[in-house]
Amino acid sequence: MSAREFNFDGLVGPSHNYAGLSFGNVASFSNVKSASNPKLAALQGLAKMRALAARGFGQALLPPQDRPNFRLLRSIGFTGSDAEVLSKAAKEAPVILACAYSASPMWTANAATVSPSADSADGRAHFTAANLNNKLHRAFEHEQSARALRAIFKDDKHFAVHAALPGTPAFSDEGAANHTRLCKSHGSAGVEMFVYGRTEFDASAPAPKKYPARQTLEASQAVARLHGLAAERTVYIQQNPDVIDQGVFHNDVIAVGNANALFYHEQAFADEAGALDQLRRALDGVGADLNAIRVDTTRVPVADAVASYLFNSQLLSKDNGKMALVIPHECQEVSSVAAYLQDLVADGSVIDELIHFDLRQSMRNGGGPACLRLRVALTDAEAAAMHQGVVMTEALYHTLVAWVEKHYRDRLEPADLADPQLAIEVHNALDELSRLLGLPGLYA
Ligand code: SUG
Repeated sequence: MSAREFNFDGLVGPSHNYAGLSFGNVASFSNVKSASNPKLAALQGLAKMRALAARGFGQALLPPQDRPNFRLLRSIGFTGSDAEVLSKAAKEAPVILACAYSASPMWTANAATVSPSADSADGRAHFTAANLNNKLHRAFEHEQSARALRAIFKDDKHFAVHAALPGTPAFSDEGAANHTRLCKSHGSAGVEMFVYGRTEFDASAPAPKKYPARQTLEASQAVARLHGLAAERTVYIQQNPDVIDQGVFHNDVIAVGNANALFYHEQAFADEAGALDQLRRALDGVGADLNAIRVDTTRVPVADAVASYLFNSQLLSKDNGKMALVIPHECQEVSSVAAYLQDLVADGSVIDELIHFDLRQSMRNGGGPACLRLRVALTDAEAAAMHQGVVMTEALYHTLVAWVEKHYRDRLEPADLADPQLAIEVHNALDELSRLLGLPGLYA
């Protein structure tokens, strides 16, 4: 069946800020408490969506989430009016207030894991919202992510949206950031590759020592079960614990795949040869040959991959049978990576084009092009059945730019989170957005 991949980018919310909340994510930690520019962040994200849509790639968006999370603040004992809750939280627990205000749902690669209908036992596209339970500021996202996904993929003849796995360490799940689908074509059965950082119930399995592993094998297996994936087309691969300890907090910071191509760093996996062997065997079953594009440490050290986000790129299939690599500007600024990319496109590989974007506002929190998008491969019938108000068009782009210009601040400092006016501004902005996207009740 013919199918097409849509990238659902996260629309950056009006409270985008730098709070240093993600231990193990080097950029988040390094930029803690600096001033952010939510307006610029949203415009940078929209520019990427617009450019890729204009090129003919399937492009849609997921809306930002309601902030601050008053439910979280009230559940831990802050009482009174909204303004009182904010002022007490700012005084007694500023870091928790920052968690309640985080715009982290913008990184939609962590919103859910998605299996297209070609892979599932019941022939529906399956989504499981990610519990993100490793970080307080992200652990509540799944409620609104599931709600948004259900509003967009409402028709249960075509779609199944599962609630997040139990929010406990054994089932730590970070969604599509640790999941890659390899295939011959988007519409035919593919191989789903789950990359995990640790195993809850095997104390002898290697695990990182310094930074947390944010995905467990048990979580990946549960998602595969929920989606009804075939065992012979499902592969579990352990991430190299040493690279997690060097700041690779998700697999999509060190590897990206598309169709039959896997672009990865030689240190990405705990057992590189074993991983490739498993993938080759599974892909053989769907009539595809793995195109493994390996980047050696001698060309690009892990630290440079993390600094540039070379692998947090989008690998997009083009009509000419080749692929474009969507990269952040930082890739041009790290010399080993810039030199590597020049050779990559010149040497006749399947990647024949680089598309650059300025995503600095997101990058400063450790979110590159791939973090900002959730891939959903849809058949024509499924694409027609989803809610159309979130599909990026030139008209929607202009509507959203005007909306951002009207509602967003261009500077947000940590102290501003205590300002009760900010909560009102965010509320008004989102209220209007739900109407613009044709999703009434999204924030109810
Ligand atoms: O979960 N940063 C996000 C970045 C997510 C990137 N996603 C993927 N690799 N797919 C995180 O670490 C920082 C928020 C702050 O510090 O204010 C943050 O949540």
